[in-house]
Amino acid sequence: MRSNRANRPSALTIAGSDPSGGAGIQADLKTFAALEVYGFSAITEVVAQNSSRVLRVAALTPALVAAQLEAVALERKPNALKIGALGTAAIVKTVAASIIEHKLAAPVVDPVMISSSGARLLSKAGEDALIADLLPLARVITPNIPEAGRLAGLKIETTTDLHEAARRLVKMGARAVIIKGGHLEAASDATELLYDGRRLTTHKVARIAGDAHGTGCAFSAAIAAYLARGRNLEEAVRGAKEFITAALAARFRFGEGRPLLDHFAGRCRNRR
Ligand code: PXL
Repeated sequence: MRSNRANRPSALTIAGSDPSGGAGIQADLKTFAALEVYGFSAITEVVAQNSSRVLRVAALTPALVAAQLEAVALERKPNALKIGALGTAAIVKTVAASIIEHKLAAPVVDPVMISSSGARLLSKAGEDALIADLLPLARVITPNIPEAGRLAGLKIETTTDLHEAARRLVKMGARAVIIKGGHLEAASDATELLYDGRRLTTHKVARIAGDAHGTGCAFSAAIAAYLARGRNLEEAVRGAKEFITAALAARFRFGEGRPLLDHFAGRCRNRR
């Protein structure tokens, strides 16, 4: 065994399981692998779904989530953490307590609330727990516009609202916030906003028609992977955007529903 391999960067995802492989834990692990980061994972809930619909959702017990985090932390502190769907308030509280207890890295928090097919992946009480217990621990939080509005307690309709939501989320304890894919005023462009408490930057990004299942999961996982590799937040966000752009450009379909990302699009240039 080569000893330098044991020092490779690692990241831990704490998220839901998606058997279709497009979102959740599965998407996160593919993203970590594509970016050459060792992937640890702790499952919070099982979302039985395919590209078209969610059949069933069931959360694990908080004790089982805590035990997975303890099992990982006993051997290795991952260089970065990504948090996705959490299911219940009790799991949110357990995850926050475990991060503190095991002195884990400040997480990239993707505040997943409702799947694109409309299934609830975090209870209403879970949203409140996320605000109270997890937001203050976050290295960065990556909501889309409806999630940012819900967390900041604001209906986001204009760019001014978007900036106000970002400021509120940082005031509420997140070290930084990225609000994804805003398409408020220009139909053809999306705006991405990064606010770290000092500087607010917005980037116009071209919208790729159709989008894909699990884009938000892969985006937050890619930020965690780049942080694990030692990049600063701005570099990590830039890298994650490039990763998503390549994965989206190569998207494909297995079923009748939404297309799937090709997480390895940027890497395997010799494939046919
Ligand atoms: O994309 C949000 C999301 C996150 N996590 C899991 C999911 C989904 C959407 O379907 O299934 C497990």
